[in-house]
Parts: sequence; C-alpha cells; structure tokens
Amino acid sequence: MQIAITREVSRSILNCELTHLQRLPIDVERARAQHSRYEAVLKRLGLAVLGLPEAPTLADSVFVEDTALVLDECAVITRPGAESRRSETAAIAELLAPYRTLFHIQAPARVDGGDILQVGKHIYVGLSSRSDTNAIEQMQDFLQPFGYELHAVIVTGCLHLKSAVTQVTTDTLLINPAWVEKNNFSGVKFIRVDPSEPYAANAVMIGGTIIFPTAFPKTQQRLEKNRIPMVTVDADELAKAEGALTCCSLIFNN
Ligand code: CIR
Repeated sequence: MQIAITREVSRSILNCELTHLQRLPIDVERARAQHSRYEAVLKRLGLAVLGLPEAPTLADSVFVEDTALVLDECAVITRPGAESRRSETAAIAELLAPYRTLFHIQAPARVDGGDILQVGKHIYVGLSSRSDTNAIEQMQDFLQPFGYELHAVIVTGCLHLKSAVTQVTTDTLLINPAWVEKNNFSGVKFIRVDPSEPYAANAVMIGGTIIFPTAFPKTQQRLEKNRIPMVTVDADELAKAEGALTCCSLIFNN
C-alpha cells in the first residue's frame, strides 16, 4: 500500500515565495477546496493520505514535496533553499520517522524536493536557485550504499527540475526541453509539452495512472495519444504560488 503525506493550505500562503511569477491575490478557500479534491483523487487511486494540519505561519508548507525525498530504503530530509521554508521539515521528519531511517542534509547545503526526480535507481537533481552541488554530494554519500546513482542537471527558466520534467510511465518522461535538456536522461522516451504550455511538464505518477492539471489541454492531448491513463484536477489557485501537482504530496510505499 502507498502513503501520501499532505498538508493543509496555510492561511498565510499569500506571503509565499515567488521566483518566476508575479504576485497575484490567492483565494485561500478556493486553494483549499482544490487541494482537498487532489487528496480525494489520491484516495481514489488507493493511497492512504496522512494529512498534516495547517501551519498558519509557514506560507509554503502545503508544498510538502520540497521537504524530503522518500525512497524504499530510507528518506532524506532536505534543507530547503528558501530560508522561509526551513522549519517546514520538522513536522515531516517526525511523521516519516516510524517508516524510514532518516538522513538529514546538513548546512550550508540546500536542496528542495522539487528538484529531485527519481527514475528507478537514477536520481536526477536540478541545479536551480534552490539546490546546490553540496547537497548532491551529501545525498550521494547517503544513497550510494543502496545502489542509487546521483546526477546533477542544469535547469533554467523555471523554479525546480520537476517544473521541467516528470515521469509519466516507467520509461517515459514528460518534458519541457526549453527548461532542461533531454540528453541529461538516458534509457527513457520523452513526451514534450505543447510549446504554448510551458508549465505542463508536472504530473504525478501513481501506479500506471497520472494526475494531471486541467490547465494544459494541448499537452493532455499528447498524453492521451500516448494512451497514458489520467485523472485531471484543477490546480490553478496553488499555481499562483508557483506550486504544481507533485509539490503537494510525498508519496511512498508502506
Ligand atoms: C516556493 O517558491 O518555494 C513555493 N512558493 C512553491 C514551491 C513549489 N514546490 C515544488 O515545485 N516542488
């Protein structure tokens, strides 16, 4: 059985970190309603959802993906790149402790989970404004004993590696090649986002199905042409906080 950790949208999300987007008003209630529909989809796909309560002063705490990398053998608690987000990790570490041996990224290294893409035993880490080579070296030390290979990947134009590329089948990546080069990844096929939908590369893969945002119909068509089973959700309110779908959960095998 798989578990998804989620966290209620904070009332202070209006003060979220923004890197590439202009600040727009965010309707907290609408964001919460979309978030709970996302949780309902996770449950419908068979996951047990462990929902953490709201953290009223942690603006970006709904984006739990950035706080940890959870593998079958262990978990790495990150040290988020934005200082305002560092204290988000404590509650997540506490929740994960019964399930996994925990490793902790040590200062001054920085990494956000949104920059970490696992494809089998390959772990790709985006070198973005949030994540650095020091963190990759630490993760390499933690994870090499379990047979993982770490790869640093240059990302430009977007916040995180997973804004630019995510996995949609065991051997297929959905990619925006304008933000990350395809030749960073070996042994996989690619589906490109529609060029008019640069933010469309973020999908959540659960078993053989993906969760995909309704905002990107042209890329959705490309996925459908490739016969990728899909459930769509509205996520435009949290998108204003520069969050996509993978950011809102930490999924792992129990
Ligand atoms: C931030 O800038 O940290 C948040 N406003 C958005 C984080 C989104 N997380 C993700 O893509 N993994």
